[in-house]
Amino acid sequence: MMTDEKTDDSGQGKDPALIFVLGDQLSRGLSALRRADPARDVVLMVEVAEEATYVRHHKKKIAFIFSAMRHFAEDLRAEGWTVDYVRLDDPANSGSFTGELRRAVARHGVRRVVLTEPGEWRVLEAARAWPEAFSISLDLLTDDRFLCSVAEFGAWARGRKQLRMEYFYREMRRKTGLLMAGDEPEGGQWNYDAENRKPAKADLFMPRPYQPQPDALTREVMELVDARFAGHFGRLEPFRFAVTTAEAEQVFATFVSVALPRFGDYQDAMLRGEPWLYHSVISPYLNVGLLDPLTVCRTVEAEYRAGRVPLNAAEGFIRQIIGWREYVRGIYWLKMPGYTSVNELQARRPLPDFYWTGQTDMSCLREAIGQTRDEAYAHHIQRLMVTGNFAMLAGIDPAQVHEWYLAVYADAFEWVEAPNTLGMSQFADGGLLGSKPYAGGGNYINKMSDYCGSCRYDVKQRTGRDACPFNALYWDFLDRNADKLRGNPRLGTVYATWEKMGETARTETRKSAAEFLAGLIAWKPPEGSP
Ligand code: FAD
Ligand code: DLZ
Ligand code: SF4
Repeated sequence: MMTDEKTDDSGQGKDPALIFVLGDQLSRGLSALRRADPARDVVLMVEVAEEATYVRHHKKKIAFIFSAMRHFAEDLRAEGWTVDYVRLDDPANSGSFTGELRRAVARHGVRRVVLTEPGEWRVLEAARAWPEAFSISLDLLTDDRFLCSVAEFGAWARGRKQLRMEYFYREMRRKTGLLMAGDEPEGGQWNYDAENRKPAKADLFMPRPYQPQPDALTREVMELVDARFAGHFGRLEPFRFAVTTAEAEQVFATFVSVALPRFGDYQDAMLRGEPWLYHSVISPYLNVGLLDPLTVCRTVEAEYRAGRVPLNAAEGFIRQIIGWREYVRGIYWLKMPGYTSVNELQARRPLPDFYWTGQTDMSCLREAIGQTRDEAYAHHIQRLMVTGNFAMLAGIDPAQVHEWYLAVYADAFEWVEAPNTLGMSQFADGGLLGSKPYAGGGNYINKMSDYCGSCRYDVKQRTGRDACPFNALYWDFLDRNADKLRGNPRLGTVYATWEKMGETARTETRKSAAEFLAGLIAWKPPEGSP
């Protein structure tokens, strides 16, 4: 169904078309726009309730996407395009992509629709039904904002026993030539991750991301979101997201000059009251198309070559984008449909209510969730080793964990969120993404953060009412899942330690974990939510 774009075909001589541009396709170089003729075709953009509520997205995320869409439409109009933009509050708005396309096909009397492949399976499935439902032809084009097409990833994966990111990443380095010295990796190593594990200290020199002020258009959208999605998670104010390419470029430029040099060193660090640390905070812009992944990587490489950024920082950053980002997308399309219902460890516990309220005595979770509520952002280690780790250790149903991550982060689209959540963080795919679960006790969090100092629990204790819950849960998780995990060669030492603890300590640990888990309050979806 997905067609590779024919580069020699600009659609010339064809009937007028509707160019359907989705909310995460806000790139001037989008394949569907490259194929179109502004003098003949009409760009269709639609704000629809279904996209905002199929999971109840964070208020800030909805405002970010609607505002970026409206700014993008304005820019296209200024360039001479005809843009048919349907606002959420248009009384005739049907509320879904399918409903709005039906109305637009009738309105414009077109027989042809052009669409760059959507980022989510759910939307692709809907699009597959459009030609028959509306008697139109649908040109479905490759999304070449990604460096590796779905077909190319499929070819790389075919016949491999293990789909390790590291090997895929090397292919992407060779393909792009990024940080290459001829056929060899720059500096002689492909990966400098081992140098990227330093804890950080809050000081006066902590970099701050560039944060634009909302303009009148954004304010209008915020009012709309406040009125229509009042019951959704998250704070709308202060709104600090860039909503145009120019603003996103400024966010990235500020990151490059103030934070990138130490990005590598402090990639895994966590500090109270410091949501951004040395991270770029550009994922929302990459994912909706305001920034181009290859361009940002080339900029980072140039900084390294100019001697302004160490190799571990440049390599670490580039690996996240041409490695992890491309790799998880490949996995998503390789394994869908079906990937979003994996549950290898048969975890069934409902999501605790504090994931939505932020009210918990565990300082690390309170911090990560509070920041998520305020900013629709948490950095990778908070997502992986705090909220993700806890959910996996506590045996939370991965479908509920997946829904939470998809709803609460401004950068969350299923193609990137699902493999990170279900694969990397929950081990729910049985080890496709990681060779062992990313499980850790309180020690890891204590080493990488300043959270434990302000916690009512004692990170050094394993059992009892005052013990850090991560500790007993960690061992209980390994014990509970021993039939699936004991044979994993990377877990041999931890299982040996568990055995050595002796029966009394093991029983105490299981009891502590059970008592803690019994006290968790299950989250109940608000009435009327889908
Ligand atoms: P930086 O640390 O500055 O990294 C630079 C860029 O690298 C990011 O902007 C992002 O585009 C890319 N990147 C880094 N790690 C990953 C990764 N593991 N997968 C894909 N791209 C990566 N990222 C999303 O973009 N959307 C999601 O919905 C999402 N969900 C996640 C869920 C879980 C459970 C986990 C563990 C990770 C998730 N990630 C997701 C990956 C990562 O946490 C975010 O990309 C990152 O925190 C974004 O912040 P940043 O821009 O400051 O990143
Ligand atoms: C996330 C989102 C939201 C909240 N709203 C819209 C919208 O109203 N219109 C739109 O075109 N896109 C929206 N999006 C992004 C889509 O969910 C995204 O394009 C699809 O999931 C495909 O990845
Ligand atoms: Fe989190 Fe445990 Fe540290 Fe408290 S003591 S902050 S629960 S790791």
